[in-house]
Amino acid sequence: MAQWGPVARWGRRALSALGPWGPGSITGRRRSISLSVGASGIFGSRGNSEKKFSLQDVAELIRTRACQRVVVMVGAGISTPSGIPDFRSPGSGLYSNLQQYNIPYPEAIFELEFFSHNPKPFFTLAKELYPGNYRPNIIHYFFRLLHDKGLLLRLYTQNIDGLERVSGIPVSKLVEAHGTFASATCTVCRRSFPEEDFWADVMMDRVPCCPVCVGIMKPDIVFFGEPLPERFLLHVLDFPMADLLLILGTSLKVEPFASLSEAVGGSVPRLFINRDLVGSFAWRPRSRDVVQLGDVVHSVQRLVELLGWTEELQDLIQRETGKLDGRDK
Ligand code: CNA
Repeated sequence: MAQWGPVARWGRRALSALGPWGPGSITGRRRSISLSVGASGIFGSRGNSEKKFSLQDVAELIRTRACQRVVVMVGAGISTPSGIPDFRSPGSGLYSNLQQYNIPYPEAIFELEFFSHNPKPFFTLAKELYPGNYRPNIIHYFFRLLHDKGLLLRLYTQNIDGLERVSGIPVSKLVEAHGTFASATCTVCRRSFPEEDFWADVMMDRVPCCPVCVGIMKPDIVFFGEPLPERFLLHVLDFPMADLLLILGTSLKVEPFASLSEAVGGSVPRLFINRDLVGSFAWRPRSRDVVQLGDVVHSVQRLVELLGWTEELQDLIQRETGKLDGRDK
């Protein structure tokens, strides 16, 4: 069965740019511990018998600005603390809860053919994800703080909830790999429209139509078989430049996004924070990998503590929450 996301026919340029990485096999294992893989740190080569590279080492690299080109990759797991279910967590995941949308199988909601016959389930989901319905959480604001401190090279997100934008990270720092609800395109005449042109209809349970040709207007979310946004090609520049890779809340199952986790240099530390051990962290771990298994909020809080940023982050969250409260009044 196809994975959600543009796995089938993404743009030829993106394909050649990505090179020959394969998805590999996934071995998900549940653990509730934090573990570090390998032994050598960026501080110099250390034998396997010596100190493991740890969360504290990663914090030190950020705190001392030894790493200043941090690339972040995220998935649905960073938005579950905001109340948005992920796809694959048994029971609570979106795929388990799609019965209400009356669709033949879960992935159909993101298939163009199904959408052209019955766009309503997709727009029901869109209404649920309306930008005002959910708020960024501590994880989004941690990335915002990384940006404010001039340490964020780019944040690559698979999420379509737009919470990275809401947290105040500029769009220039984001690659929304699976698209965005911030704009829409007419499925017939291909005219582009800003989000203001379709949300009113979506909120009134109407299918938004192009004011020019009356074709269905589809928000710019990447469906199966559609090319990824052009900005995804930024990875060709960003990943070779990265000096630290943070990966949070993703099952690393959707290509080509998942393979980016292997696109940084072999000596670049990678910190993976997730409930499950997946992807290359399970089947091809590197010496400078740090893996934190368990709840993503707990791990980020711990990292923020180690950085000594707890108070600063609380202030930022308070300020930004105040702005959102004002907006929603
Ligand atoms: P996924 O396949 O559902 O995986 C999510 C991962 O996050 C899983 O490994 C979970 O165990 C883990 N996870 C969930 N909650 C937590 C938590 N609190 N603490 C630690 N780990 C947690 O999602 P991916 O993003 O990897 O899959 C790719 C799809 C899902 C993307 O294309 C997304 O667009 C799509 N999606 C997005 C949203 C959103 O925009 N918020 C929601 C649901 C699905």
